[in-house]
Amino acid sequence: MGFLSGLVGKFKQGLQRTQDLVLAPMQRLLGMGRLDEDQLLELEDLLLQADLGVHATERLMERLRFEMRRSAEIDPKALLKDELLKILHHVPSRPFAAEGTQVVLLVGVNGVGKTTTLGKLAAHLKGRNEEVLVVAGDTFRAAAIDQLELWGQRAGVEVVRNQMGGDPAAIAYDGAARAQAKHIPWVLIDTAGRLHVKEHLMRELDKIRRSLQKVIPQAPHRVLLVLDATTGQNGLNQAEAFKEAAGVTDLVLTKLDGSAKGGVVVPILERLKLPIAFVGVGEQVDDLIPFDPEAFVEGLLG
Ligand SMILES: Nc1nc2c(ncn2[C@@H]2O[C@H](COP(=O)(O)OP(=O)(O)OP(=O)(O)O)[C@@H](O)[C@H]2O)c(=O)[nH]1
Ligand SMILES: [Mg+2]
Repeated sequence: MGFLSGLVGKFKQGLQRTQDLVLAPMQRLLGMGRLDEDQLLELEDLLLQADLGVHATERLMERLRFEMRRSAEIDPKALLKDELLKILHHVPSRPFAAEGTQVVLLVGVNGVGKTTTLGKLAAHLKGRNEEVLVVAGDTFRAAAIDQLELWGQRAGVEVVRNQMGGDPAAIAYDGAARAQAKHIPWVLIDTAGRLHVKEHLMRELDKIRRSLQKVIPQAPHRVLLVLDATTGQNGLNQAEAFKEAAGVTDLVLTKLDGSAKGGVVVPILERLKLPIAFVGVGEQVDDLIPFDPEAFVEGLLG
């Protein structure tokens, strides 16, 4: 099984709920060649139901109608794939590659999957034979440190922690200093869930940043905003505010498996103009997929 086909399978699995509700009838339509006006309207409706967003849906329908006017023989599925890829490739992604010590901060609102993603990401990097240090920066929620400790054990990585109620900026500083001293390429820092409107909590992120910069001036190298796919486009205003306030560099979309609107990847990427680094498709350690536009589109329409 090739790398890409393995990824496509993972996306298909993650999109199962979307598949059952909207992708199956969509794929049936797309396999029919020329579509009449009723079928075009039905397709448009399904694209919207999959949560691809108004903008992308209009673009896709326009392209389809344009090509149908131009030639008698068309392949609607191939056209849609091509157009979707154009949209997705609009935001270039930066691969997760270690150059010296890279500090990665995970931020987002409560319960979106930050700690779980961090655990999976630690295991993913470890699986590439890259050392990882995990920092329990959520000292606010009871059990958050233990939850992270468990993920650390699962992934086989060291966890740097202090006591509950401790200062997240101080523990972040310790983690970065330790990783640098031991030449560990990855430092993953968990943070407490917060709302962008809570100013003191947003200032806390600033404080973490300043404290990291005392150790490594370029840190944090990545700020991952974790978003819950089941919230769909409703969370976009909030995400945009977060993006500005926390200096977000990449997105992680979790719980794609729990959503019947898996197309939401598209409007999220279009609106926030940030690359999607990873997608979460379950609660297990290997349920984190590096986002790949080709594999995603294949999983969606393939
Ligand atoms: N199905 C599914 N569940 C997920 C995924 N990612 C996280 N979860 C679940 O979502 C719940 C919350 O995950 P956490 O990682 O604790 O979320 P958090 O953002 O760290 O939460 P706070 O620290 O309280 O803000 C847990 O039950 C996870 O197992 C995913 O990709 N798919
Ligand atoms: Mg957490």
